[in-house]
Amino acid sequence: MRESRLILALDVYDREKALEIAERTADYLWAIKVNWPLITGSGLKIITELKQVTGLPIIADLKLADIPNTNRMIASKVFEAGADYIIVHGFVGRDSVEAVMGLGKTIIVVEMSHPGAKEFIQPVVDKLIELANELKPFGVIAPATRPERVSYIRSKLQEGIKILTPGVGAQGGKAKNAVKAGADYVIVGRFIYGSDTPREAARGLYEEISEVV
Ligand code: NUP
Repeated sequence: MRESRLILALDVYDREKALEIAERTADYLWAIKVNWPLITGSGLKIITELKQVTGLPIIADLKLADIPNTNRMIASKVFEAGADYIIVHGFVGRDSVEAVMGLGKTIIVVEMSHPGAKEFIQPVVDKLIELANELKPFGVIAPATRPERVSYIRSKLQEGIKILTPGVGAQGGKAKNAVKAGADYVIVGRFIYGSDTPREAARGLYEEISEVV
Protein backbone atom coordinates (compact mmCIF):
# COMPACT_ATOMS: atom_id res chain seq x y z
CA MET A 1 0.00 0.00 0.00
CA ARG A 2 1.28 3.44 -0.99
CA GLU A 3 2.06 5.83 1.88
CA SER A 4 -1.05 7.81 2.71
CA ARG A 5 -1.33 11.58 2.30
CA LEU A 6 -4.57 11.76 4.23
CA ILE A 7 -4.84 13.41 7.64
CA LEU A 8 -7.93 12.85 9.78
CA ALA A 9 -9.21 15.99 11.55
CA LEU A 10 -10.72 14.31 14.59
CA ASP A 11 -13.03 17.10 15.75
CA VAL A 12 -15.28 15.22 18.16
CA TYR A 13 -15.52 15.86 21.92
CA ASP A 14 -15.86 12.33 23.16
CA ARG A 15 -12.81 10.21 24.00
CA GLU A 16 -14.36 6.82 23.21
CA LYS A 17 -15.77 8.05 19.93
CA ALA A 18 -12.44 9.58 18.96
CA LEU A 19 -10.53 6.38 19.72
CA GLU A 20 -13.07 4.26 17.84
CA ILE A 21 -12.98 6.41 14.69
CA ALA A 22 -9.17 6.60 14.83
CA GLU A 23 -8.85 2.82 15.05
CA ARG A 24 -11.29 2.23 12.21
CA THR A 25 -9.66 4.67 9.81
CA ALA A 26 -5.98 4.37 10.76
CA ASP A 27 -5.07 2.06 7.85
CA TYR A 28 -5.79 4.85 5.37
CA LEU A 29 -4.19 7.75 7.24
CA TRP A 30 -0.80 9.39 7.38
CA ALA A 31 -1.57 11.23 10.63
CA ILE A 32 -4.32 12.32 12.99
CA LYS A 33 -4.93 15.98 13.70
CA VAL A 34 -6.44 16.98 17.04
CA ASN A 35 -7.94 20.39 17.61
CA TRP A 36 -9.54 22.28 20.51
CA PRO A 37 -12.88 20.42 20.33
CA LEU A 38 -11.22 17.10 21.19
CA ILE A 39 -8.73 18.58 23.65
CA THR A 40 -11.41 20.55 25.52
CA GLY A 41 -13.72 17.52 25.42
CA SER A 42 -11.28 14.77 26.37
CA GLY A 43 -8.16 16.43 27.76
CA LEU A 44 -4.61 16.56 26.50
CA LYS A 45 -4.04 12.89 27.38
CA ILE A 46 -6.09 11.97 24.30
CA ILE A 47 -2.95 12.72 22.28
CA THR A 48 -1.02 10.03 24.13
CA GLU A 49 -3.90 7.57 23.79
CA LEU A 50 -4.39 8.15 20.06
CA LYS A 51 -0.71 7.54 19.51
CA GLN A 52 -0.80 4.33 21.52
CA VAL A 53 -3.90 3.01 19.76
CA THR A 54 -2.94 3.88 16.15
CA GLY A 55 0.83 4.33 16.14
CA LEU A 56 0.28 7.32 13.84
CA PRO A 57 1.86 10.78 14.09
CA ILE A 58 -0.32 13.31 15.91
CA ILE A 59 -0.69 16.91 14.79
CA ALA A 60 -1.86 19.35 17.46
CA ASP A 61 -3.87 22.00 15.65
CA LEU A 62 -3.93 24.68 18.33
CA LYS A 63 -3.18 27.52 15.91
CA LEU A 64 -1.10 29.18 18.56
CA ALA A 65 -1.22 32.96 18.23
CA ASP A 66 0.26 34.42 21.38
CA ILE A 67 3.41 36.05 22.68
CA PRO A 68 6.53 33.87 22.55
CA ASN A 69 6.47 32.93 26.24
CA THR A 70 2.83 31.79 26.22
CA ASN A 71 3.25 29.94 22.90
CA ARG A 72 6.29 28.18 24.36
CA MET A 73 4.48 27.24 27.58
CA ILE A 74 1.53 25.72 25.71
CA ALA A 75 3.65 23.97 23.08
CA SER A 76 5.93 22.32 25.62
CA LYS A 77 2.94 20.62 27.33
CA VAL A 78 1.55 19.53 23.98
CA PHE A 79 4.85 18.00 22.83
CA GLU A 80 5.24 16.40 26.26
CA ALA A 81 1.85 14.72 25.74
CA GLY A 82 3.25 13.11 22.60
CA ALA A 83 2.27 15.44 19.76
CA ASP A 84 4.62 15.12 16.79
CA TYR A 85 3.67 18.39 15.07
CA ILE A 86 2.04 21.61 16.20
CA ILE A 87 0.21 24.22 14.12
CA VAL A 88 0.91 27.89 14.80
CA HIS A 89 -0.22 31.17 13.30
CA GLY A 90 2.44 33.15 11.47
CA PHE A 91 0.71 36.53 11.58
CA VAL A 92 1.69 37.11 15.22
CA GLY A 93 5.30 37.43 14.11
CA ARG A 94 8.59 35.62 13.81
CA ASP A 95 9.44 35.55 17.54
CA SER A 96 6.18 33.80 18.46
CA VAL A 97 6.74 31.15 15.77
CA GLU A 98 10.40 30.66 16.64
CA ALA A 99 9.50 30.07 20.29
CA VAL A 100 7.53 27.00 19.20
CA MET A 101 9.96 25.81 16.54
CA GLY A 102 12.60 25.44 19.21
CA LEU A 103 10.52 22.71 20.85
CA GLY A 104 9.38 20.51 17.95
CA LYS A 105 8.15 20.15 14.39
CA THR A 106 6.00 23.08 13.40
CA ILE A 107 3.38 23.89 10.76
CA ILE A 108 2.65 27.55 9.99
CA VAL A 109 -0.74 28.78 8.80
CA VAL A 110 -0.19 30.87 5.67
CA GLU A 111 -3.75 30.90 4.32
CA MET A 112 -6.94 29.49 5.84
CA SER A 113 -9.71 27.65 4.02
CA HIS A 114 -12.85 29.53 5.12
CA PRO A 115 -14.34 32.54 3.26
CA GLY A 116 -13.24 34.97 6.00
CA ALA A 117 -9.60 34.18 5.26
CA LYS A 118 -9.88 36.60 2.35
CA GLU A 119 -10.36 39.53 4.75
CA PHE A 120 -7.09 39.62 6.66
CA ILE A 121 -4.93 36.58 5.95
CA GLN A 122 -4.95 36.39 2.15
CA PRO A 123 -3.63 39.94 1.72
CA VAL A 124 -0.49 39.09 3.73
CA VAL A 125 0.13 35.63 2.31
CA ASP A 126 3.37 36.67 0.57
CA LYS A 127 4.83 37.81 3.88
CA LEU A 128 3.75 34.61 5.60
CA ILE A 129 5.34 32.53 2.83
CA GLU A 130 8.51 34.59 3.21
CA LEU A 131 8.49 33.89 6.95
CA ALA A 132 8.08 30.16 6.27
CA ASN A 133 10.91 30.21 3.72
CA GLU A 134 13.19 31.83 6.30
CA LEU A 135 12.22 29.64 9.27
CA LYS A 136 11.89 26.38 7.32
CA PRO A 137 9.12 24.67 9.30
CA PHE A 138 7.95 21.14 8.52
CA GLY A 139 5.03 22.59 6.59
CA VAL A 140 2.40 25.23 5.99
CA ILE A 141 -1.41 25.25 5.91
CA ALA A 142 -3.07 26.28 2.62
CA PRO A 143 -6.72 26.12 1.50
CA ALA A 144 -8.04 23.06 -0.37
CA THR A 145 -11.11 25.22 -0.98
CA ARG A 146 -9.00 27.38 -3.35
CA PRO A 147 -6.67 25.11 -5.36
CA GLU A 148 -5.39 28.12 -7.33
CA ARG A 149 -4.09 29.54 -4.04
CA VAL A 150 -2.40 26.22 -3.27
CA SER A 151 -0.62 26.43 -6.65
CA TYR A 152 0.39 30.01 -5.92
CA ILE A 153 1.74 29.13 -2.47
CA ARG A 154 3.59 26.11 -3.92
CA SER A 155 5.20 28.34 -6.55
CA LYS A 156 6.61 30.68 -3.88
CA LEU A 157 7.41 28.17 -1.15
CA GLN A 158 10.84 26.61 -0.85
CA GLU A 159 11.10 23.00 -1.94
CA GLY A 160 10.97 20.60 0.97
CA ILE A 161 8.43 22.59 3.00
CA LYS A 162 5.23 20.53 2.92
CA ILE A 163 1.78 21.90 2.14
CA LEU A 164 -1.13 20.59 4.22
CA THR A 165 -4.60 21.47 2.96
CA PRO A 166 -7.84 21.46 4.95
CA GLY A 167 -11.20 22.26 3.39
CA VAL A 168 -12.02 19.00 1.59
CA GLY A 169 -15.56 17.61 1.85
CA ALA A 170 -17.70 19.69 4.22
CA GLN A 171 -16.07 22.98 3.12
CA GLY A 172 -16.44 22.10 -0.55
CA GLY A 173 -12.87 21.32 -1.64
CA LYS A 174 -11.84 18.19 -3.56
CA ALA A 175 -8.88 16.08 -2.42
CA LYS A 176 -7.77 15.38 -6.00
CA ASN A 177 -7.70 19.06 -6.94
CA ALA A 178 -5.72 20.04 -3.86
CA VAL A 179 -3.08 17.40 -4.56
CA LYS A 180 -2.90 18.31 -8.25
CA ALA A 181 -2.37 21.94 -7.19
CA GLY A 182 0.62 20.95 -5.07
CA ALA A 183 -0.67 19.78 -1.68
CA ASP A 184 1.45 17.12 0.00
CA TYR A 185 -1.26 16.21 2.52
CA VAL A 186 -5.02 16.59 2.65
CA ILE A 187 -6.79 17.23 5.97
CA VAL A 188 -10.36 15.94 6.25
CA GLY A 189 -12.71 16.03 9.23
CA ARG A 190 -16.50 15.92 8.94
CA PHE A 191 -16.56 13.99 5.67
CA ILE A 192 -14.89 11.11 7.53
CA TYR A 193 -15.95 11.32 11.19
CA GLY A 194 -19.49 12.41 10.28
CA SER A 195 -19.98 9.49 7.92
CA ASP A 196 -21.94 6.37 8.90
CA THR A 197 -18.95 4.42 7.60
CA PRO A 198 -15.80 6.39 8.47
CA ARG A 199 -13.48 3.63 7.31
CA GLU A 200 -15.09 3.59 3.87
CA ALA A 201 -14.99 7.39 3.67
CA ALA A 202 -11.28 7.37 4.50
CA ARG A 203 -10.62 4.57 2.02
CA GLY A 204 -12.43 6.50 -0.72
CA LEU A 205 -10.28 9.57 -0.12
CA TYR A 206 -7.11 7.50 0.08
CA GLU A 207 -7.95 5.99 -3.32
CA GLU A 208 -8.89 9.34 -4.85
CA ILE A 209 -5.53 10.77 -3.78
CA SER A 210 -3.65 7.67 -4.99
CA GLU A 211 -5.00 8.24 -8.49
CA VAL A 212 -3.18 11.56 -8.80
CA VAL A 213 0.14 11.00 -7.03
O1 NUP B 1 -7.53 27.00 7.27
C1 NUP B 1 -7.85 26.07 7.97
N1 NUP B 1 -9.02 25.44 7.77
C2 NUP B 1 -9.44 24.37 8.52
O2 NUP B 1 -10.52 23.85 8.26
C3 NUP B 1 -7.00 25.59 8.98
C4 NUP B 1 -7.39 24.50 9.74
N2 NUP B 1 -6.56 24.02 10.67
N3 NUP B 1 -8.62 23.90 9.53
C5 NUP B 1 -9.02 22.76 10.37
O3 NUP B 1 -9.14 21.59 9.55
C6 NUP B 1 -10.37 22.91 11.06
O4 NUP B 1 -10.23 23.55 12.30
C7 NUP B 1 -10.80 21.47 11.20
O5 NUP B 1 -10.13 20.87 12.31
C8 NUP B 1 -10.26 20.82 9.93
C9 NUP B 1 -11.25 20.75 8.79
O6 NUP B 1 -12.38 20.04 9.15
P1 NUP B 1 -13.58 19.71 8.12
O7 NUP B 1 -14.03 20.98 7.52
O8 NUP B 1 -13.01 18.75 7.10
O9 NUP B 1 -14.62 19.06 9.00
